[in-house]
Amino acid sequence: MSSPVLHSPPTVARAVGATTAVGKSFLVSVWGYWGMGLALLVLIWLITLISTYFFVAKTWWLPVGASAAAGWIDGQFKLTFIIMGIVFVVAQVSLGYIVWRYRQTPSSPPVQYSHGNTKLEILWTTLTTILFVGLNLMGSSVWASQRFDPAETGAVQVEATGMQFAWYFRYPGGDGKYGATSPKLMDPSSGGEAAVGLNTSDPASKDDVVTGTMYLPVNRDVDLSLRSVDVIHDLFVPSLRFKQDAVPGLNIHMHFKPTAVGEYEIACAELCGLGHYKMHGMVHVVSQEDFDKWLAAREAEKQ
Ligand SMILES: [Cu+2]
Repeated sequence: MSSPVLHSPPTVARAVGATTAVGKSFLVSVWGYWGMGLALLVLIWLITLISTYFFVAKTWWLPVGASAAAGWIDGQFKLTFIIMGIVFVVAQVSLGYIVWRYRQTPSSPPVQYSHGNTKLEILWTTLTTILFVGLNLMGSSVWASQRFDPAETGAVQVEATGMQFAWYFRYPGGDGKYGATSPKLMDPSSGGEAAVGLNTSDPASKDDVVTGTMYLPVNRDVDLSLRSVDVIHDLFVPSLRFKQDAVPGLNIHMHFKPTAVGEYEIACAELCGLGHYKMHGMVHVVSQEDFDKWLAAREAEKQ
């Protein structure tokens, strides 16, 4: 393999004191020598710099975390972005430099095709594998604890049902038991209890409350069951750092704990059809007292 040849730019003497035509050809030769390689270097470095700026300045970032796991999730998020950010910047800056350094010039040697360097490829594939598997293992404990560990005793039970294109929330009422539901009874066009397919002849269904807005008491674990009527939806509450698919035919359990009173947006984070963009809802995290009052009022409405 021959080492790269360094070329010096055309000397000014070639152009000085010449006619306009010579001046023009000088410009053409300068462009030929520096132009395309330099333009690509500037372009690649600019894209790298601008996109990195938006991450560092946190221009579009998650809202302030309002759940018990938020600190941990944000830490993992930050670590991932720092490591990936360093890899990204080093790779792109090197790419820009190499594009310019090995640009074609009028006196470039003929192109040589290379099959790469096996040792280097093994090295960076191994490093990438260690990085990805390592970050996944680090994140898996919080992910698994929210899904596989049971909710705390005394957790508030809520069932969220996604359908094209709305969310419904069900509370089991005083008996602490959800009434039976059936896919055959599901009628999304009717909304409310009928939409989630509640079997009103089941005694346990008598005190079930179905609403279009989620209310949660602050600092209490939430035992959430997630269901879908039609296609895959995804309950995403950025402020609570909560995101989980709702899959037809599955009842997915998760638990999380809101830690700050407030109103938080719910979005569907799974493209679920034409009305996906309007599949929006709200979580109201309130004091235990306000939660009890709200639930009692819904129960009273039902009678
Ligand atoms: Cu959806």
